[in-house]
Amino acid sequence: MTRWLTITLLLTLAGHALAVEDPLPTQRKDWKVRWLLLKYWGNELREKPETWPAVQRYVRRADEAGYNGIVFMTRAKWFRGEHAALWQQRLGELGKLVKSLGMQWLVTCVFAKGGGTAEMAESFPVRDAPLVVKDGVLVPVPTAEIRNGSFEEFEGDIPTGFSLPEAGKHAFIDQTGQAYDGETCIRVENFEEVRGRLAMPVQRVAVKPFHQYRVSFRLKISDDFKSNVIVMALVPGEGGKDRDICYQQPIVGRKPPRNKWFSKAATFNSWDNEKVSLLVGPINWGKGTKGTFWLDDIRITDVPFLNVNRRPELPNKITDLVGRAYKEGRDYARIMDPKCGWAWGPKSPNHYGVRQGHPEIAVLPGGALREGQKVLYTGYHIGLYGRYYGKTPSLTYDGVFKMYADEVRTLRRAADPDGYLIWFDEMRVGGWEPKSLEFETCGQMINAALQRTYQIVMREGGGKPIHSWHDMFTPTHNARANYYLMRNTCEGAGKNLPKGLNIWIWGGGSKGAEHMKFFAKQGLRQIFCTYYDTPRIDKQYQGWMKAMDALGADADRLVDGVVYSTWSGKGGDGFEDIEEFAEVWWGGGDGK
Ligand SMILES: [Ca+2]
Repeated sequence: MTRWLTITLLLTLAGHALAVEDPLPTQRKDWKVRWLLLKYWGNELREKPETWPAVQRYVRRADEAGYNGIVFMTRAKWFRGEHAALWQQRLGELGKLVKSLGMQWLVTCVFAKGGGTAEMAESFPVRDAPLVVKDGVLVPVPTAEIRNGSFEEFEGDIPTGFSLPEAGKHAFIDQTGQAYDGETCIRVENFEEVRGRLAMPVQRVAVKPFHQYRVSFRLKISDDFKSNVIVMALVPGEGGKDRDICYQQPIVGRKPPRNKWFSKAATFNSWDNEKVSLLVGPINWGKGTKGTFWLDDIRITDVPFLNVNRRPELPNKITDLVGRAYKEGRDYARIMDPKCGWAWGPKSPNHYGVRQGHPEIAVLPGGALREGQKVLYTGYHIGLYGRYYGKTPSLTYDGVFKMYADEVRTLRRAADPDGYLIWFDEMRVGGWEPKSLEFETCGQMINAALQRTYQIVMREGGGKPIHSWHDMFTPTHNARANYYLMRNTCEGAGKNLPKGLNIWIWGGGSKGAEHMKFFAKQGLRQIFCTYYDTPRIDKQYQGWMKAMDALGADADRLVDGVVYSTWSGKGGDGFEDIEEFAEVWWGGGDGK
């Protein structure tokens, strides 16, 4: 209570002071670090001839504008395959160019956000999913059902079994011959007027714990429709808050059709829940959301083998109803999903999806399984999230850390960098693998993974300075409860970080000072990573300076400088403001 009073009082005083004087933040120009991050160019560097001179031009422009370092983003997968040699050669040449200009040369490593193979991906357990032998194949027995998913029963504008908060206002029962299935569908008009998720039908559905489910539905969108689709499976989370254990957002509207029905799907693992509240449909994010959509035929199906993941530490078995195991290769064929990682077709590997049917695992002739027999399956499947069905490399699997070690060794040999940035950032899935369960919290698991990775980069990278993004470790950012598809809280991920770790702080906004303070308490050196295609570099600069002022002497002692980082560009290549950024932050080429 006292603490809150003090904070409130301080905030009031701060607000008062601002209102009276609104002092300009202190301007600082003597940055030790003035770097440029070259992001997402690696793939093109080896495949597109025009990229190589472009990257060299960015380096020279940066040098002229007073930058004193280049950070080049790399991915372990670029070191494999037919272009690997060319890629390594160019990376080495780029490093030589950067060093010849007297600049620092850094590379990124350890793409913990989404790298690695399918086998390495964070996975969720499936426990005792019932199957029946049908026509010689193991077929899932349904364990969940959506009631009235075709909306044929209703009262007024509310479909039976669902809640639909906008019913009669923007959401209507439609029987005008539009339906995909039966006579009836839901129509939502003037979607831009509907806030948040209120146009989504919601149903509480009974599920079995640790089963994988696919939710599929039909959608039709108007010519002017603009939004994202989201599927949510809400369950009670930490701190009395609901949390979503689905977190998939199938993209709609980028490609045809319009005014025609199409299907979309998402998957979730029920974890330890027996009930989920399912929400299905477009969501009003703001950002130009508009139009009309129709929704019909929502279904839930059991998909235990979908995107199955096999590795020795993820046990996999089929048993009878009293737990006696059958044998893979004798009683049934190998359990695998041949379409896992091939969602974009046979020419484009390593793209994941959830709509590839369900793998057919055959019962073998001469084995012990008979037609009509019921069995139970226990195993693991890859946890996918987001708009592009992303995966996260396991935070506990030795194979992942071996990959990191190989990667850093190769980088050192090919690029000979002056430092490394560990790409621990926005890791969304984790905590359910057997080794992860040894950690009480996901925060401890992330922390252990970082400590291990730091040691690897230190050892294999030749003792050069090591940097990391800040977000996964910061309590005011991602190190929190109910974080995406992490089993439990990520709090504590930033405890006792390695003393030599340099922290890159991005996404400061009003929280910049809080982020900085967390790391300042550990005495860790910090670098701002900013720009992100802002229309107002000067305003952004002032925001960071205010954060420095708020932190006081610690900021001047610990903040080393700034990195120019583009997100997707303002329609150009993202590097159009290299010079203006330099002008604002240190007075440009002459101010260095
Ligand atoms: Ca219908």
